[in-house]
Amino acid sequence: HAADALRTDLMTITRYVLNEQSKHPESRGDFTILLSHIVLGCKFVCSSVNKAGLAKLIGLAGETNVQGEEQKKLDVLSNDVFVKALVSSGRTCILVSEEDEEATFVEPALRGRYCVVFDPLDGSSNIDCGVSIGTIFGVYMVKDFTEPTLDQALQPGKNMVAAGYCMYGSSCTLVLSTGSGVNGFTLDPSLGEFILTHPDIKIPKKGKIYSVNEGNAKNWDGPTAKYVENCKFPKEGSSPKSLRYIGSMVADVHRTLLYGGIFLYPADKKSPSGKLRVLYEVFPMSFLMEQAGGQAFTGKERVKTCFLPVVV
Ligand code: AHM
Ligand code: MG
Repeated sequence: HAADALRTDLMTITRYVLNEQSKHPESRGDFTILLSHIVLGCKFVCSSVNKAGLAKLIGLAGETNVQGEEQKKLDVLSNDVFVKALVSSGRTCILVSEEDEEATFVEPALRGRYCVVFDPLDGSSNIDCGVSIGTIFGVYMVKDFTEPTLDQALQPGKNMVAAGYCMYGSSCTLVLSTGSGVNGFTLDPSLGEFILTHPDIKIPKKGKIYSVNEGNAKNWDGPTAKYVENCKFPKEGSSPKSLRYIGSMVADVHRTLLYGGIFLYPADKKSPSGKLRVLYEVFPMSFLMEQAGGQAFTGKERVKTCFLPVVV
């Protein structure tokens, strides 16, 4: 049985990516190495998030520790771990993180051909009440990485070669796509390994859930307000949709992938281009959604084809 095979013939994330790699004889294993460093970052954040409540109590994190030393906040700590892991992989040339004002250009001796854009700990305002949070990442391939420049990182989402997220929830789940479908891996804490638990995720064709911060409704434009109104008061004969909103993008997107429906953070009068960050939040999630058979729109066009303004 398939379920039995999954239980005894453990498909770790490394084994999975190595299998994929063997289908491309020209591949040099660089992505496998890069991914193992991303996985290390995710395991570190998972373990820190699990300890967050306790650590606060005994003074391991938060403002000061028992020695009275200033301690790093979880999102800053997570960022440091990801940056160091990615740089030391020797496979990256540019890193763009939500936590850092400026992009990181990897020193020449450690440069590789990938550019990684990421949000190391998204939804961090949810940490203190134990709600699921996550890491989001997207990967671009840079042709000439000898002289990396910022515009090599500011590419449209359709140029990404891989994307994923890791959700720190009731279990720790890493969802990954390298452009041929989407797979979900769950961390087995006793093994310290991510095991394939959700092979070939496809979003259900129809969904009964809509997910949006309705507290912003006053500032929405007409079509957005009308759409949400229709979720609640559908035309004669159809049932209203259920509302689910966690306020943590990774968890809201994860539920949407598995149960179907729609997640939206529309632009409004207050934030005319929406709240979510295009490069390391919206592009990776759109990549995954499309790979799972879903769609991602800005409201006007396909997300992945939008261009980013070059802001330095
Ligand atoms: P953050 O990057 O500051 O954590 O904010 C991003 C988060 C997303 O995870 C989530 O979808 C959104 O903010 C929720 O925003 P709001 O509280 O306005 O509904
Ligand atoms: Mg974020």
